[in-house]
Amino acid sequence: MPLLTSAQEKVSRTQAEFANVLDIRPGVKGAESGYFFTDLGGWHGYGMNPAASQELWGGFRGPVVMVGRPGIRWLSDMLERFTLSDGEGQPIPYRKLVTAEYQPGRLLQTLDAGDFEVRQVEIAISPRTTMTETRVRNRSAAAKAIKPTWGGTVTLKDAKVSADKGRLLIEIDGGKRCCVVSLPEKVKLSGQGYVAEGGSAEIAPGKEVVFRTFTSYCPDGGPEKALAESDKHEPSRSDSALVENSKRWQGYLDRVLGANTPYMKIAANRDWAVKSLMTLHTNWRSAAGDLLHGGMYPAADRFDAFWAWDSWEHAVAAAIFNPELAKDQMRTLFDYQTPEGMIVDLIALEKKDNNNACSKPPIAGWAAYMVFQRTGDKDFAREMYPKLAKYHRWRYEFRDHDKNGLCEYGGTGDSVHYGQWESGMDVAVKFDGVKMLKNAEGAWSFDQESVELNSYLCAEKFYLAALADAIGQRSDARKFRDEAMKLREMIRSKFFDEGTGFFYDRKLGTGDLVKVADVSGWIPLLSKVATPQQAARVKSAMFDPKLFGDYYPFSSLNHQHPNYHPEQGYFRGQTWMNYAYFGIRGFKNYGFTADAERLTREMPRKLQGLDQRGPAIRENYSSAIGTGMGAQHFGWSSAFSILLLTEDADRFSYVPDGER
Ligand SMILES: [Ca+2]
Repeated sequence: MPLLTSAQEKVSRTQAEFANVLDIRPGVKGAESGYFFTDLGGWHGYGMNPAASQELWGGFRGPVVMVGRPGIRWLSDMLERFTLSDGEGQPIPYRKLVTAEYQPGRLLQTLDAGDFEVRQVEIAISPRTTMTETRVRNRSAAAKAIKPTWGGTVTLKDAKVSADKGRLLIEIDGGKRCCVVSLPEKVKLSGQGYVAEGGSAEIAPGKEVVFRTFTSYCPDGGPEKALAESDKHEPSRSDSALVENSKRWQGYLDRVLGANTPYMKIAANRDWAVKSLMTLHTNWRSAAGDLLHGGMYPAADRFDAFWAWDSWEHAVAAAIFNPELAKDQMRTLFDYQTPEGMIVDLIALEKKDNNNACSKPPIAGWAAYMVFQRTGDKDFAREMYPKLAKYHRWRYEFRDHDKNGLCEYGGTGDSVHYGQWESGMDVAVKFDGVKMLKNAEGAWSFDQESVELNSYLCAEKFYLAALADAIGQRSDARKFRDEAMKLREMIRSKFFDEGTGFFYDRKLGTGDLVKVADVSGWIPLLSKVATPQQAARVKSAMFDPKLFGDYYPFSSLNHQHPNYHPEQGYFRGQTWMNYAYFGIRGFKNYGFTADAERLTREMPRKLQGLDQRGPAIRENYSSAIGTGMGAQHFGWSSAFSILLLTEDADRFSYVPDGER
């Protein structure tokens, strides 16, 4: 197949051209409970109702609110339903739902109400407030009177509904969080429901009237805080809000779609890239509660916190289209760096829900380096470098049991789970039977050195050296580079098996290799640790149909292993987008360019639904048949999609040169 199947076609660039690349209605196969759209780091959002539900025409599904852990709550199927009646109060029914579109950055729908056309659009106007604008156009030849009405019922159990100066107030979790809906008319309460009726207004032929409603939600405060947010939206700001929304989203689209790569010339890949962009934005949460900076959740309905390594992966992609969000995504985890230097597994809206039991793989240096390369922001490098260096040093103090310069995964206690979580690979087969060894008070290691962990650390030394150089800390840079060269030699000689041509973990004490061929084996290619000969042999193993190569060669476990299960159990046979990216990036590092390009082009056929309009981007995929599995609307899968499709246009080395 030629690389450029559609080189001549016009490159789509506008919000409207990407309508419904994600289907967020309930009842869609594989996503029965539906999804939603949020923007600007909002903690509430709206979705789309099924087109057949006529009683739900006239508004958007929701709102849905995020409550920290656990997850999300829908307040209603439709809390702000807009209906029309004529001057005499006779209802003017909707005849047809003409369009219903989830576009990048906004929800839109058009309704046919006989003589009137009703157009509705929903956007975020601040990190706490959304706006729904409704335009009613008289398309008859005569002047007509209308009366607008809004109404709805809060269906969330235990929500307390009240009114404040005509606004609807919904308190949840005993008033700990609060939502305020501000309508053009005062609300009249009735149980958990309300109506807000407007007076009669005349519309001249061909003319329209505009109504706006606003919803403000605070996940970290009661009525006073939410009402203060509600007070902030002024009519003058609302007038320009849609224009600002288009401008901002056009910027995101241009930065991603404008990458000069062959992949971006293919329409389906552009849909894939924009789906990824939309997914990451709906996962965006602004600073709130104990989260001191914003960032992106892995998946807003299921992974309701900022996880460390997800965050580094999100940041690398966000640096392309939203650099300030990328920087904040990194800062937010470092706000909770421990005095010893550890970055914890995850942080949440309420810090009592943080998981301090372990850390995560060390790719923060990579992320900071990539953000720096894309932004050239030396202040950011100066801000992050000491924190990153401290985190890097922490690993050698608290996760190298035998002090041989090769680290182990571990945790702050003796539970094996901690080490499994710290690896990010949970129940990966190579960890079967591992033991925890005490290093110090609150510091434990597996009795096993990870090839992948040490490969990341080796690359991180080069990234830290590059950052140190950039801010003039030359002696630090030299030191990190010297360490990296030494570690590289150790990994090459101690973790590679000549017999099978693959990298493996090794046991403490004996140095015996744990010969379970899995995703860790190609991380030395990602981090440019492998020799060219080793890299070629790893690639051969990945393409061997008996091991990884029978479908798409990035399975989390080789297919010969008796515990290989392509559709169940974390890291026992699913394909994950981060490791697929790491493999493809590794191939590029060693000049296996044709393979890297072919595997990128094949990805949306092999991991189902990525480039199709409608389906969500998933957490992982069956390595046997490519079915999407796990969470919907997954952040790092989206981040790596954007990187794969755009990064070949970048002009900097992905692992800095170690030979200087
Ligand atoms: Ca060690």
